[in-house]
Amino acid sequence: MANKLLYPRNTATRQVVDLSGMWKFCFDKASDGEKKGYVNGLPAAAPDMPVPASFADFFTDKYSKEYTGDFWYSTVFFADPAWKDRDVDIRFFAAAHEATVYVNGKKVGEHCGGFLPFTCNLNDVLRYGKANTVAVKLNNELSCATLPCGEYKVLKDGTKVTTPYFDFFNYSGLIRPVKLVITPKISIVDITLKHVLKDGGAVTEYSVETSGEGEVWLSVYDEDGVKVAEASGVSGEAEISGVHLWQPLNAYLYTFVFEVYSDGNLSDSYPLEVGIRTVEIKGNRILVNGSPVYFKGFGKHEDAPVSGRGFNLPYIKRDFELMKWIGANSFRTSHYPYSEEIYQLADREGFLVIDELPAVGMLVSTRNAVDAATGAKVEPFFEKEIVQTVTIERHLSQLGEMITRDKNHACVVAWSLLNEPDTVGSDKAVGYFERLFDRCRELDVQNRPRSFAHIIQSRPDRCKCTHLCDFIMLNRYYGWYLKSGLEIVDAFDALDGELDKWEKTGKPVMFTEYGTDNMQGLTRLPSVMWAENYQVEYLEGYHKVFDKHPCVMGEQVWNFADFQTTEGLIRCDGNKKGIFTRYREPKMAAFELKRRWDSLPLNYKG
Ligand code: GCB
Repeated sequence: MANKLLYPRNTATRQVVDLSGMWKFCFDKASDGEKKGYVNGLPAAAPDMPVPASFADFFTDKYSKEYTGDFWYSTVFFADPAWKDRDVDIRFFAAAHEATVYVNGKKVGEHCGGFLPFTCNLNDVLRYGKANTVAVKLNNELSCATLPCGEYKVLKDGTKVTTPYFDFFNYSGLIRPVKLVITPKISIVDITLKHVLKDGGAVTEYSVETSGEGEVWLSVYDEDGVKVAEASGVSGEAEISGVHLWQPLNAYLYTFVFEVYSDGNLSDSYPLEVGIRTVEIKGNRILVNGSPVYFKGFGKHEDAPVSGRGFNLPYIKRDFELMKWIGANSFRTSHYPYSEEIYQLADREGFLVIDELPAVGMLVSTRNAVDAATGAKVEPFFEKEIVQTVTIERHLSQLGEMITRDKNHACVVAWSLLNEPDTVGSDKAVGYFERLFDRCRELDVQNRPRSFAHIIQSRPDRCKCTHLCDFIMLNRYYGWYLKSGLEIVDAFDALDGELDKWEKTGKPVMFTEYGTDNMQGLTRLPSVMWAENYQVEYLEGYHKVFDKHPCVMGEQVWNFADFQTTEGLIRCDGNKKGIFTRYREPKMAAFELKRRWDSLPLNYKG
């Protein structure tokens, strides 16, 4: 049965049962959990583990924290006999990175990719009126065929050690909620919307996929609950005159209520909050509702103390408050699609989101940007056969899942299909990228701009794939990984020189990463690397260069907050490029950014 990605909601016709809480958990170092009967549930003595959360930071020993391999979760739920005539699905909001799901000992589904939801239908395996067991086998090993990419080595005692090709901790587990979704047999499975503005009004073209034959009705309500439009049919148009548009930091959300009737009776009803806006590119500008916008904000991570990459609503709320305080209007979901609730809040707050796939580490180097910046030899990633056969298929299917999940969010204004891939080392990157960019265009009826984040080697004269991008995303660290310290003056010059070349492409250029590591509380006169005031000087220098170049239409600092990484020589308890600490307190640079961003209008350079 099809993967049902529509966000689960309780309505008059549907029910959602949250399975969050303590589950049973265990590692499966020998990969023989099936033989041990784990498919029927873990032993009562197995340790408890919170869901949702990543498991790593609960442990006090290194081997558990860093565990790589197979591991299991299980819990028990009750199936209401009233669900017998309905469809019952279990929805994993994210299971990192590979999952096989068993209910009452029977395999009901599997999924690859740790940052997008999937559902398994349970109709044939449930015991109604009784306890039911769900057991999930997960695996968090990395390879060139996983998104994100990496590898692992095996120590003499058999311990597997993860070596990510990316710069964030390989947090894994049931990192987002798990819910049962109970829907009528004839229900709404998918909704697709596209908005066209005309004469002060808007026409929303819609199409609805249902799980059976039925009559579809759409009613549109404004924020006061007044009905402003209606339509019928599985596809059609809803016209709103005098439309209240969704604008950056000034959101307005209509409620689109879709209903399916079968033999004249209401079978299903699903409400969707919808911001009406358009996105397009004209010359070197990105336009929202026909007007140019200047992006101010961050590359972020889903990362917090103790819960790791686990879904954490209090941190989500705090992050939005901090972004509003500092004058930001946008962020990139670096380096994976985030929790759905983040996009819902971004819709409500009017944030512009660049939605990114977990295609990070597609450059074979354990130190990623650092090796590349120093010119160290890197093996061409796209030459590998597995990449051209397995990775590409997974990449395309995760692209499909991300677009299906996120396509109706007003906040999502662009797609980032990869972060810092090797677009220089091999011509084979081109065919791979073409398939991705073409598929994205086919799937997104809103035709949002597509791009990938360019690593320093991917310069205008060398990058083989830039021509596919609708706008250009640059990650640059002149003044940190190269030309740092006293050389910073040359760093700004180098940045300036590079931008002269990008300017000639005629496309909008957005900085999706720039920043320096620093220790909170360390200030030095004169400044030194790692001091908070060095970060401020670096940002000021970059901003002067940005202001000089008309093509630069966005600045997203790396990173919003300090975040955890694999331990190593260049990381002191994680990456410290945060403008806020990991506990979300401001560093010195936060005040400098606030000063600048509060003074830049939305249509800066418009
Ligand atoms: C990058 C990566 C990002 C790293 C960052 C850094 O280019 O895209 O994931 O965290 O550099 O701080 O080195």
